[in-house]
Amino acid sequence: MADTVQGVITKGVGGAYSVCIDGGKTRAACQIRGGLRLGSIVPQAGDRVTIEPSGDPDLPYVITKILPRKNNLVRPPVANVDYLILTFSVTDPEPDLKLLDKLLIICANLDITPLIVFTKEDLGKEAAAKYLDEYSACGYQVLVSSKDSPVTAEALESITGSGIAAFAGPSGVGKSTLCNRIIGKEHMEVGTISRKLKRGRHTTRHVELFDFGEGFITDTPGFTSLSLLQLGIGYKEVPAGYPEIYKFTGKCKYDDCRHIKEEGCVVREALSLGQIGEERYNRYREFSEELYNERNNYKRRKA
Ligand SMILES: Nc1nc2c(ncn2[C@@H]2O[C@H](COP(=O)(O)OP(=O)(O)OP(=O)(O)O)[C@@H](O)[C@H]2O)c(=O)[nH]1
Ligand SMILES: [Mg+2]
Ligand SMILES: [Zn+2]
Repeated sequence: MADTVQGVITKGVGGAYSVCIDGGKTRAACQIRGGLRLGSIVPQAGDRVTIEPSGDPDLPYVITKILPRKNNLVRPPVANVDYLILTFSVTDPEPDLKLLDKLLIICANLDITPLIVFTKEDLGKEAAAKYLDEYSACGYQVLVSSKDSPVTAEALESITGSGIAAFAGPSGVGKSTLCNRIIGKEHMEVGTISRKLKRGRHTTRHVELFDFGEGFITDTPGFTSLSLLQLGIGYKEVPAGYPEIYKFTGKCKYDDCRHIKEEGCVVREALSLGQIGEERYNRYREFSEELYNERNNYKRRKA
């Protein structure tokens, strides 16, 4: 149909969606037609959709189709993510490196390029240097941010280019602070307001894509827990989140080596030679064991 236009959902609140069309500044206000079935899929920010005029002056367009997704994250709730800006403070709160590693595993398996940002360097110089070393040695892009020298829009844009980029990380680490600076407006509340409302620091509650470079960027609500299992990630998918382990794939004595206690394991050898960080390895092992056992439990339940 001639009136059909393609776009990207930038925001969805209470059944009203904002869709970016014309590949740029124009936003169309959209609804989902009551009778129309979009399958069981709930449209969300980042979705590529087709829209048509609705005839309703309040929401003049209607979403007619959701195009196939490259990926879909539950936390943060964004589809078609190209870059995740994994944001962790070096202190206050202390970085949850298990959560960071889980996010790296997810990135590796969902075709997302991770970028790690350690914030609040002003509160912990040594810790920041340690984490920067630990993660850049694994081959990740890592930036450090502080109160007086925050990560700049230019630095981020040179990495995220033309894709959809989303902040991800725990609450109170400074995602909104950075995002506000980068897009140049106060689009979201930061910490202090919510404290007045006695809501802790869970300030950021909805997701909105903002124009950034040739693509989009979005702030997201903080979270503390994340289930690899629920995202369909099994033990075989864990090594991809550990490039320093993954590079040994196929080099151990057994092809299906899990690098835990098998004989002839070159990963264990590299570990004993100090070529692989022990803390990262321990987290690898924990996730691998957890998901392996989960698989066996599942088999047992089915039998
Ligand atoms: N010292 C210091 N404080 C920072 C820095 N970045 C952010 N903060 C402070 O950390 C607090 C939390 O920042 P937010 O930007 O609201 O954190 P958030 O990650 O968006 O939190 P949620 O929305 O709850 O997920 C605020 O008081 C900020 O001023 C930093 O680099 N150094
Ligand atoms: Mg926030
Ligand atoms: Zn091995």
